[in-house]
Amino acid sequence: GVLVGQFSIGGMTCAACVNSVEGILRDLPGVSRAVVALATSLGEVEYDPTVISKDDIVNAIEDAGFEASLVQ
Ligand code: 9UX
Repeated sequence: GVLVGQFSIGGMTCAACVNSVEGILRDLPGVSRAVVALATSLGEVEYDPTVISKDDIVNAIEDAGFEASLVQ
């Protein structure tokens, strides 16, 4: 089944950053839903843990030039 991970995302300063991070997340194999909020710097990602890990998701955000850490 799918899990939901919450990630703290640093370095987003405008709405286009949010769209960019959401696009990156939604393009990842195993990710079925991604919602990112600028005001809270939080991203909620629904993913299949048999396809992608939380660390993979953190790394994908960081590869795009943002900071990311796992909240839960
Ligand atoms: Mo906005 Mo974000 O002009 O990487 S797109 S700051």
